Amino acid sequence: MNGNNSELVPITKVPYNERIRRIIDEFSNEFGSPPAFIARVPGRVNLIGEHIDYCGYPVLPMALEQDILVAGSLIEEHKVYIRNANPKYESIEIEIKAYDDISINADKDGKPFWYNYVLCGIKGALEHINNEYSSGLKLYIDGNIPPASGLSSSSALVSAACLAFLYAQNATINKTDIASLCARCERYIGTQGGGMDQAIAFLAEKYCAQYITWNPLTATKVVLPEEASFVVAHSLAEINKAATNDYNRRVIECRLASKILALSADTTKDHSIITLSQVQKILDKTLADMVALVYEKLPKLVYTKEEVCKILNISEEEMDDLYLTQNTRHLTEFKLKQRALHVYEEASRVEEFRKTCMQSKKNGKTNGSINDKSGSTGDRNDILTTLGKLMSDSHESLKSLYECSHKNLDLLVDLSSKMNVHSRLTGAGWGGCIVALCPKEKVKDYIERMENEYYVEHCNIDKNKAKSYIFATTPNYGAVIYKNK
Ligand code: ADP
Ligand code: NG1
Repeated sequence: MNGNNSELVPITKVPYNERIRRIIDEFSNEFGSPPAFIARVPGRVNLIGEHIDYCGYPVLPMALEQDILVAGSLIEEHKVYIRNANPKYESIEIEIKAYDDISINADKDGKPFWYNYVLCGIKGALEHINNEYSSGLKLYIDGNIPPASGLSSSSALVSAACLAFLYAQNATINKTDIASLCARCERYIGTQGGGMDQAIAFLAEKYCAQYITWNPLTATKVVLPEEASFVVAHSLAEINKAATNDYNRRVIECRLASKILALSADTTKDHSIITLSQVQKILDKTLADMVALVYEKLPKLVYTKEEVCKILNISEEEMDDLYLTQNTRHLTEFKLKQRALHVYEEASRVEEFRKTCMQSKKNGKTNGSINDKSGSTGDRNDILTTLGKLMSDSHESLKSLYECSHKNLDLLVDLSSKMNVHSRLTGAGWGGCIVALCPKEKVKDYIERMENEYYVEHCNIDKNKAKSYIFATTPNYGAVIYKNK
């Protein structure tokens, strides 16, 4: 485990680069004096372990360089003034009294207003400090994480707002606790996220990915093979998770699958058991055993609501109250087998991925030739191939079992594969980005060809513009507060 889990979010001096100077200037123009501090929270790319955090399984993300910056200054009024550097996001002021008074509403199409993410963070912070706050805030927000693209722009925004508010009230809170708090308060938006985004936002470290586990929340460094580069490519399809029920549908399908798989352990009356990992633990089985159990206990491709109720011996009302969310109560059919299979198999891939990275580190420390005692043989390329195949398998599973891909994502993955580069969708899916594992020496060529073949030829985009949609990443550090003098 990292030693950082009980550490506080670092507070450092402002790095006066061009972007920060601009934000300070714009803040001063808007509010008449410079900000007292800037909260920075990064976006993330998840390397493997998709749609399994809310099932209780470990995931393997790393923080990006792209981030949300929230500049703030304290005011006596019990109000929050919210401004955004991007004029497409409107300004708003709200009175703050108590967390109960903050309501998070969607627009007429069911899509959350952008500032609702800020309000989620403030609501969570108020709850954490029992409404005992002394100052209102002026906030100016500047973000460069592609929004609605699976790179966690929403969580960075929620987390940066929460962090800014707590900092302004002098509240101390360690990285692990604030990560959990932000995961809880982002759920006010309506999606039942698992916590991966907020965990990596606060627990990330430079130069390594993190293996994140739950209950308790821990982050353990994963050193990636030196010769691997991770490239993110945008599909140009955006999807706001909270505007549809696609995400919550998957969450509740996993819950229902858990309840059915747990039947043999006689836990029917224990309604706190709702994740596939809890079931694995209770049954004391391996992930491979759980896959076999899914085939045995969940043979059908589709289950009706009536069937699920009958199997679980509950009424439809009980099912609504105990396991469904507001936006999934009307659903009448569920795919339990496919979702559970994806989760158990993806959880195995995460373990395999981490083990392979550890293997690579061990080999790197010796002489670079690979003849380890654990039985794995081959050269450094084999390690990249193993990691790459796990990523390709993950994509295939997300596409066919979890049904959360998009034709653009599949095309990006197919084009990559033609260049012998393994890749997968990253984040929630239904649009957004892929992450590709590319040997370092091939990165330039890979990016160049993707720019031409996907963005220019397929999407008819200008070559210069194409460059902003595909980039190589290295693991970056987590959230920080910059104190302005
Ligand atoms: P993601 O995968 O990026 O987290 P979500 O659908 O969960 O996608 O959230 C995206 C939403 O977050 C956007 O539609 C917008 O409302 C909000 N958002 C993201 N970045 C910004 C930003 N820089 N400024 C204002 N709102 C933002
Ligand atoms: P995105 O939409 O990529 O930020 C979402 C969830 C994660 C996780 C991934 C899928 C939120 C805030 N984030 O991430 O917890 O479940 O989907 O692996 O809901």
